[in-house]
Amino acid sequence: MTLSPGHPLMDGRTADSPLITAYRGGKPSRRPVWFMRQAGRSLPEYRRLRQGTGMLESCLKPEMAAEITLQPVRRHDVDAGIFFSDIVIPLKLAGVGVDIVPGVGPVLEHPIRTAADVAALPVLTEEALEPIREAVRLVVAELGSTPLVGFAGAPFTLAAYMVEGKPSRDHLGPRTMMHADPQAWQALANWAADASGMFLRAQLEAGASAGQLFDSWAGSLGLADYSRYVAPASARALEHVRPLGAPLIHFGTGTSELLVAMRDVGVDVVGVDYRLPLDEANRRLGGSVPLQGNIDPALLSAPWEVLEAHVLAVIAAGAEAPGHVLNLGHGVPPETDPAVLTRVVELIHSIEP
Ligand code: 1CP
Repeated sequence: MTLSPGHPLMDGRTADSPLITAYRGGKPSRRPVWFMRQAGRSLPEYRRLRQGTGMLESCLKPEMAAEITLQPVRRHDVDAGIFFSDIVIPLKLAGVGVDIVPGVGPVLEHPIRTAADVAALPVLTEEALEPIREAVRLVVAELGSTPLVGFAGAPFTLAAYMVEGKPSRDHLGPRTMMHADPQAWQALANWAADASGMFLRAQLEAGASAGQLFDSWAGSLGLADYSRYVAPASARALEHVRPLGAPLIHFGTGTSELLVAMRDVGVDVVGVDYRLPLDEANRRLGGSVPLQGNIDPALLSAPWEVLEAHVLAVIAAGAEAPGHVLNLGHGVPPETDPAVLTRVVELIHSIEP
């Protein structure tokens, strides 16, 4: 399994870009920055384009998904596009009854609660992923030397929606299931790992230059449960893509106690949320990997002087790590003024790497 010679990482377009250089521990020509959820509701051009089209529908229209991916790159001069899609798209493409309800998030028609529910899950096929590949090809043709970051949900975060059937705060359903019925849990986690792994591989093979695994809700687990019930499935998801050789990033929120275990599932870069300063994250990881993060999204609405001082503090805290890609400590809040994001990018690019 290798990337084709015409892939942007292989034909010279993105291999030396600031983002990929920093992910690989080298010295970038400028400080790379992108924002989780940079595409989406903070942009008026996104809201206009999406009018009358459902969220999942917009992800499955290649021209629309490509255009939404490109909008923040044009506007902010960020160092990466993040593919516009959603972690539940592989469920949808497999034929699972799922929708994204405005103001709520992913909702399943039939939550997955028992071993029989898991056994009845449909299997995702390569053909079903064609609209994803097509959208990635369209994006990459426009991006030139700017890398596209592909992504997928980690098995725990995906399974959290599948078991609860909707967003939840404490993720009690999947946490109960892993102890009460470990076999059913493992089967579900493996199903989610393969669906996410195939989704990410489709993006990388079609032209994405890096891949991020989002385990947004892993922070609801202690280290023991994470290591025993979750990490093996996350490693399984990554086995679908590791041989391709593109840099892989692993991110979750509330994961300060899990950073080492999250690195050890087999990634090149660890994403850090806003709770833990990067110098402390680097200490916990023993200086072993480049870091990504961790501007506090709450400060995007603070006065500029406050935000500027915070961004400079994040840069200083990341200085000891073997590489640092600026990002937020979670997604862009929908009410963010996009002009502030542009200004943050200018500030970051103005400081010598
Ligand atoms: O109508 C809309 O605009 C819906 C809002 C929205 C958007 C813009 C959803 C519903 N998903 C997305 C796109 C999306 N989702 C992207 C690409 C855009 C970008 O980053 O620029 C990505 C990477 C995701 C990934 C995603 N979806 C995650 C992991 C990242 C994270 O934010 O933690 C998660 C947990 C989801 C589930 C999801 N999808 C949508 C919502 C509102 C949620 C969260 C629901 C909850 O709180 O549990």
